[in-house]
This record gives sequence, C-alpha cells and structure tokens, in this order.
Amino acid sequence: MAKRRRKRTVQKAAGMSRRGFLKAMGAMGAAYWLGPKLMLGGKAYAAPIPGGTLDPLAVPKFVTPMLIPPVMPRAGTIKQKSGKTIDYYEISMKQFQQQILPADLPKTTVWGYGAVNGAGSKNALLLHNAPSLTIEAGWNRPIRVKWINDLKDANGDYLPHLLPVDPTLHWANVPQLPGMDGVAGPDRRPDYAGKTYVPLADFEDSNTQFTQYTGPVPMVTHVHGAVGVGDESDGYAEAWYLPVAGNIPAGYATEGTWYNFFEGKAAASFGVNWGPGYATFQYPNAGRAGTDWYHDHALGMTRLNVYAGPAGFYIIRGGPAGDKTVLDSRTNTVAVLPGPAPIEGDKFPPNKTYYEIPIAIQDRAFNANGSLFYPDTRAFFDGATAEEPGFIPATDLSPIWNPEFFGNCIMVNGNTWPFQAVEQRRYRLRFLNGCQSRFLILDFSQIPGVEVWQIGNEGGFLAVPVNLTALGNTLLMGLAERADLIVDFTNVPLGNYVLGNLGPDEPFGGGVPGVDFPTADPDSTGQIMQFRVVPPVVADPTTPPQFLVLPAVTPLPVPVRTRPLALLEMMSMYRDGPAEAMLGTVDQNGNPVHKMWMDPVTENPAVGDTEVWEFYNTTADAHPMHVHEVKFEVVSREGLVLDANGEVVQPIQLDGVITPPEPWETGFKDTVIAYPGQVTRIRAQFSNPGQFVWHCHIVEHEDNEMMRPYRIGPEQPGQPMPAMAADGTGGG
Ligand SMILES: [Cu+2]
Repeated sequence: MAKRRRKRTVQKAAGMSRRGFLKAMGAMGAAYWLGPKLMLGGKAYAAPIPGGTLDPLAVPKFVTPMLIPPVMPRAGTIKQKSGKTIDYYEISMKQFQQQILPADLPKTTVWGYGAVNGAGSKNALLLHNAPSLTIEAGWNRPIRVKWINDLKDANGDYLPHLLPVDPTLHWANVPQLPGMDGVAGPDRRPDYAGKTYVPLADFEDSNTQFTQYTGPVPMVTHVHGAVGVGDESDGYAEAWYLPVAGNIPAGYATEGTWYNFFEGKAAASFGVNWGPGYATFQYPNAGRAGTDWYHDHALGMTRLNVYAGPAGFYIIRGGPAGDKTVLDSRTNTVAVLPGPAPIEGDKFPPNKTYYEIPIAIQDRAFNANGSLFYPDTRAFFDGATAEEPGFIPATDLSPIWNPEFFGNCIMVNGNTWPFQAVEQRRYRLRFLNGCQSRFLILDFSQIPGVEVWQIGNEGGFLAVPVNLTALGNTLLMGLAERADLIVDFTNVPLGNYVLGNLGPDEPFGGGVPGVDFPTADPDSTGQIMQFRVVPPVVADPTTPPQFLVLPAVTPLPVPVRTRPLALLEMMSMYRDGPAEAMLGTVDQNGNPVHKMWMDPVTENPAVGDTEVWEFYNTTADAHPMHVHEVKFEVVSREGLVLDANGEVVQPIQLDGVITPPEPWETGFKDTVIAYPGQVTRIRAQFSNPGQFVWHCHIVEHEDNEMMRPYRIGPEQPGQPMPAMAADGTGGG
C-alpha cells in the first residue's frame, strides 16, 4: 500500500521543537480534542483534556495516603543441581475492584498480579493489587515465576477485556481469522475484506460486519529491564496464553505462535513444565542492581492490558554495583543510603516507616461510575469516523486504535493524586513513568528548600550523582524510564507541597516547557502528588548525596558494527493523521526502509557482539526506545538536516551538531528518548542468544507496528517462522 508522509509546518528549536500528531482538529470539534491554547506569562493553559464522564476537577486531590507497595511473597525456594538457590513465585493475574479514586467515589474494576502461594514467606500477602506487590530480587540469585492468566469469573468462564480491543491491528488474533495471505492463525493482522466495522452496540451480522473483540484475553508477562534472560522467559509478544476457561469458543487459539517452542525450551533449560493458562519463566538477575518493573506484553494489546492495571516493581539488590558498593567520599567507608524499603512480611497497607519508596506514575481517565475510560473510537483522537473517511478495510485507518492516549487523571501507586508524609530528612524515591503516551517533567520547584539528586536510572547507579536542583529542579522522564532519586526535605519548611508535572498533555517533542510546548493542565495533570513535610523523628544518618561515590561503570567493549535504524510515522492516505507508527532500517544511501512486525528479522547481532544502534527519528515526536535483553550506554545524539517544512531530508544527512548523553543518562539504560530530527546512538553488548524485541514504549505505538523482533545469534532449530508478508516475502 502506498503511503504518503504528512506535510507540516514546523519551527526548529534546537532540533527538538514540538511537532505533534495532533495538529488537525477533527470533525468532532473542540469537545473532542485539545482546544486553543493560551500562553500566559510563560505558562500555557489548555482546555481540559477529554476523557470519560468523570471530570478530573471533581476528583478531590491529596486525600488518600500513597500506597507503598509491600513485597511479593514467595512460594518457596528451590535448590538447583548447580547448588544455586532460586526464589520461586506463583503469581496470577485477576480482575478485582480497587479504590483508585478517593474513598467517597466509586471503586474501579481493574486487573492486577498477586501471589497465590505464599508458602515460602512468613505473613504472606496473598492479595491482588494495581500496581502489584514489588518483587525483590538478589543479584545473581535467579527467580522463577509461574505466571498464571486467571482472567475468569466465578463460574470459570473467561472475562472479556475491560477496554475496547481493536481487531484490525497486527495483534494476537485469538480467533485465528485469516490474514492477508489467506492463512488462518494467531498473531496476524486479519483480513476484513467484504466486511464493515460497526461499534459493538450496532453489531448484528457477522457475515457483513465486524466489531471490537470481546473474547478471552491473552497475556504474557515481561520483566522490563531483565538482562541475560532466556528468550523463553522474556515475555515475547507472540508467546501469550489464554486463561483456562470453560467457554473458550471453538477454533480460538489458546496460545500464541511462540508459546510451544518456548515451552520446550523452558523444559530443557530449567526442567519446568508449562500448562494451559500459565507459563513459568526464570530470571537470572544478572544485571546491575537497579529498578526494573514487570507488565504485560501481549501482541497488539499491551496498551490495553497495561492500562487495565497489571504492573509492578522488580528491584534487584546487591552484587558488584549494589548499595554496599556506594562509598562516602569523606571517610572512604560504605555510604548510608536512605532506607529501609518494604521487606517480605511487612503488612498491606504498610504500618512501618519507609525512607526508600518506589513511585509509579500512570495516567488514567475514569467514568462517573468509577470504571476506567479508554477511547473506543478513532473519532476520540481526531474525529475520523466510519463515514468520513471510513475505516479498515475501506481505508487504512483502524476504527478503535488511537495513535496516543493521555489520561486526564494522575494515578500514583494505584491512587489518584495521593499524599505522602515525609520527615525533614533525606528519602530515596525510585520513580517510574508508567504512563501510556505521556512524557513527564517532574517539577520539584514548588517545594521550597528541597534538594534533589539523581543517583540511578534503568541500569542502576549513574557514574556520578547529579544535582537536579542545580539544573532547575525538574526531571524529564520518557515512558518506562526510571529515576532513582535522593530527595532531601531537610530544609523544607513544615507544610504541604505539590510535586508538579511540566510535561505536555500531548505528544512530546523536546524543548522548553511553556516555551516550545504548553505544560500540562495545572489543575489536573500538572500535579502528581503532595508531600506533607513533618518534623524528623530522629537525626538523619544518611550520607549527603554530594559525598556519594557510586560504583564504577565498566565501559562496554569496542563495537563491531553500527546499525542505522529508522523511526517512522505512516500517515493515512485518507486523512491528515497517522495510520500507524513504524520502525525500519536505513539503507546504504541513507533512505529509510519500512519494516513491519511480520517482516523477517533485520537486527541479528552475533552472540557476544557489541553494536551501536542508531535511531534516526524521522517523525514529529520523541519516542522512548526500549531494547529487551540488554542494558545499553547512551553514546550521543546528532541533528539531522531538515527541509523548509521541517521534514527530515531524505536521503538522511547529519548536521554535525553532536550532543553527549545527559548527566542522568550515564551508566546503563534500557530505554532512551529519541528526539525528532535527530539520531540517537546507543551501544549494547548482545550476550545471550535468542529472539527478543525492540520497540517504542509509547504503548499505543508499540501495539501498532512500532515494534520489531530481533535475534541474537543464529535461528533456533524448530523456531516458528513468521507469517508471510502481504507482498509474498517473509518466512525467513
Ligand atoms: Cu513511539
């Protein structure tokens, strides 16, 4: 299918100006999308962000104490033949109700993970929550998890999705509808030729119509940041599985394309048996100590599955880059970092005082009855309807999928706008941006006297502590990025203060808040949570961050090759709006080559190779790029030559303006912001053979072609072949 790129007028501000998807006002008008923006004294005020029937301004803020997630209980420990002891967990995903909104508002039906066997822990917390309990891992001590898909009702029947599933993407395709090649099977983009999309309420005739998918939900869990994990345990998007329900329709696939291959591999590697409704993964925890997280990764459904709730922290401690290796430069002895964090056996909700706290920030929207709101029509995004310009198969537009989604409420550790009491002392706060499409710019400047230092990111400790207060008291966080902060409230006057957000309520393209883009609505999404500063209980024993000597960062080996890769936006042929986001390669002449999920692997490092990957971003927006299996170094960024319309000139040319990594991008990362009009270079060593993925972590993008398989080492005997591409290629 021929595609054209959108033409747009842009201004270039340091190569990073905001040039979003969302310029076109849809036919539905201002009620459906961002209204005109008013710049007032450097602050921009946007019309309220649309969402469900619950007005975010009607949600009382700072009335709920922030939940500090306790620790996930173990089912037991297992002594391996090698003599190594591993921790064993049995964790299911279930549907339940949770008080996410303040207590006087309705509960919300969500999904979440929880332990179903606590035999290996005292005071085991067998409960499900969103976000879920924190998995505590010891460095180099493997963890084995039986992940159970238990999305069933009391009768044992499957539960349909809480949110509208678009069946026109390249998705799990549980009903095994034939793809463009006429072949039926899971993990395809169904061919709906001869049928017309209608909303669920209007669906009558399956011979001439199709609608959203309401069947059983596929799930597969990924530990984001896991290093050295086998591909069978990485949560490959085509290794999903359904719950064991009594009413799975005949002809439905109960597992994804790769499930059986990985089942055999897990049995051979670890002696574990998989069965209907579950898979058992094992994580070596070989990476540096740091803050990872786990969430669902099913093909074409990650945005919906994660939005429904299932996610949690996964913290690795100890080893050669653990807390005990941090020194105090004044004495050259082990430094004291703020703690404790929750430990196994602590209660839910906690009744202890913690000075080390993980904080997951997620955006959500709600209906007045408390249910989650997520758009069920493309019209929400830009007004495109079944009549104008029409949907797949008549056009290239998916009827339900939205290119981005911005929730109008901020949820922190599972509650909207909570508060946290903090003493006048130092805290260690591990932040995660777990939003859908929303880049966050945490703003500490509304907390007088606070001093904020960043000591870690996705790959554990930075090379040196970074004084964020000296850099403006803000911190940019792309989707899935983590920031390990020392926040010092010692000199903050007693009182209540808001942690703000200066990121935009729309796609992020870099630049200065309030100058290059309007900041988030100051009355809703411009606020994250409240800190209530109280007097200290005891003297603060922790080492001031300027005296912290962080463990040495060992550089990766010299790269053996450089891989130019492209970030691409596919504009609709029928409308001034995106049809999908894509990845690809860059050919020898500098021209991007589009690749779809179904195309054969193009990134294939040999085992042990170190490579530079270059993300050439030809789109209008920044994309947080995540590579599974490795932690990488950020090498540099460089501008691309743009034409008069602000489009990246093709063949691609470099403009020679090279910028080094930001101070908070030192050490190792697993997710990096690739700005528009730039190439972002990373360096990684690929040590463990297998089939993995790299993708954008704007989950709406990831679900619609902005994800690619990659393989370390040779093809594996017996591995599934990709479905044939529409042009007859594939199968390689
Ligand atoms: Cu993206």
